[in-house]
Amino acid sequence: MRTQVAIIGAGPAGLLLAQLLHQRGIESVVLEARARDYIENRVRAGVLEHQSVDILRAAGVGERMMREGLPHEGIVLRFKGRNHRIDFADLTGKAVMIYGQQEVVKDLIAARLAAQQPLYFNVEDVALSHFDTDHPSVRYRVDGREQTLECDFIAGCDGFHGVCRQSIPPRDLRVYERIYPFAWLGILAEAPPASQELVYANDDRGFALLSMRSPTVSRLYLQCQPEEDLNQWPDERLWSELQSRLGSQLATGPVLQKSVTPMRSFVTEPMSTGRLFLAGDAAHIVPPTGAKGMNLAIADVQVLSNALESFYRASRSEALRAYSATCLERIWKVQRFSWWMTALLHRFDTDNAFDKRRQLAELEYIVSSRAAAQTLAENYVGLPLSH
Ligand code: RFL
Ligand code: PHB
Repeated sequence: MRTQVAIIGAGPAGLLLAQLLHQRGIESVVLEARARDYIENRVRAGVLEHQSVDILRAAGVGERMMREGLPHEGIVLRFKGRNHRIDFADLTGKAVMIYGQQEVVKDLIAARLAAQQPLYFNVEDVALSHFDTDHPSVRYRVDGREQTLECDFIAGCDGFHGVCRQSIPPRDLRVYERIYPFAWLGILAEAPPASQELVYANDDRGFALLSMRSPTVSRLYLQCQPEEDLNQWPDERLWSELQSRLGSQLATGPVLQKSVTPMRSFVTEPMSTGRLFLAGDAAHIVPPTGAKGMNLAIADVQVLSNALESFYRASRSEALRAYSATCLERIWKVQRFSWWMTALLHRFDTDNAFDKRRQLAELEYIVSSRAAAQTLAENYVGLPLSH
């Protein structure tokens, strides 16, 4: 089999890249290790920056998002037992959209199948070769049969644990990493959200976040230990801990899903080698406190699809050569913001009484200075995209 771009991974990065290329008349084949049902039901991110919304709409997959998504014009910061609103509309003139990542994935899969473009699930043993030449190829197994896909380019959109980054010799990559000494225990619950807007809480017992997926489904998180045992968290304990940290009268309801997410900051440089281009979590990870992971994946593939278009339309390689540097400039700013939000809101075991007072002083500053609030707001709604 032959195609122009082999895309490994059907998360937001891989599926959106396939859609953007299809719109530009560029052929691709998407290879996904998991089953369709699994990836359509994987509960993850929920916040789309305003420009992610614009990109998805321009890609022709925004119709359900505009109907069912919840536009939010602010967030609430909670500390010392009080809530303070950060008004994005006033500070930036922009808003974000609450729309589950798995809904974005469902919309993109539907578009791919409607366009009758190749997307394979349950693909095993993906192996990349010759990406240091003009004729890369990908070997894989599907339905027990070995296949080879010849292509012009490989897009590594296979997430943090995928094979693409690992196929690059370590001497060609530099990795920057920070692992945080805590994790998030996240639940999805059939319960109306207690606040119309997201509440980020800095509490003596640790961070908590109230988010949502719809007027009847809440998404809630608690700072916990990285090795936290979910068996120690029956529903009553969860609700009482959330109540105590978030301070609002939470409506409780059946817990549909529970998981522990480790927290990490990670960047690979460069994001490409030869004809292999990494995008999304395959190249970088942010702690979820800034709500940036899915948005970075979307921004990467927007840049990559433009660069591939310039290659196929105008035989120009400059944008492909600049791909890594173009993305990384913005990625590092987003890394900084995600680290900063994490440091601002969590309890660190190494913090002493001084650090705690300093953290609260910073929160007081943010909610009392328009300049400081604006800094948070313009990062949260999304920094401008590079071209
Ligand atoms: P994905 O979504 O991990 O998709 C990669 C896909 O590649 C497949 N794969 C392979 N396929 C073929 N062969 C292989 N060898 C393969 N290995 C892996 C995988 O099965 C998968 O389908 O990466 P992508 O597309 O780069 O998207 C990134 C986002 O998923 C991620 O950054 C966000 O979910 C992060 N994130 C958040 N981001 C936000 O923007 N806003 C948020 O509010 C937010 N909250 C979160 C989050 C991530 C979380 N978790 C669980 C990691 C909350 C949580 C709890
Ligand atoms: C979510 O709704 O899952 C969510 C919202 C904001 C974050 C992280 C996750 O910062």
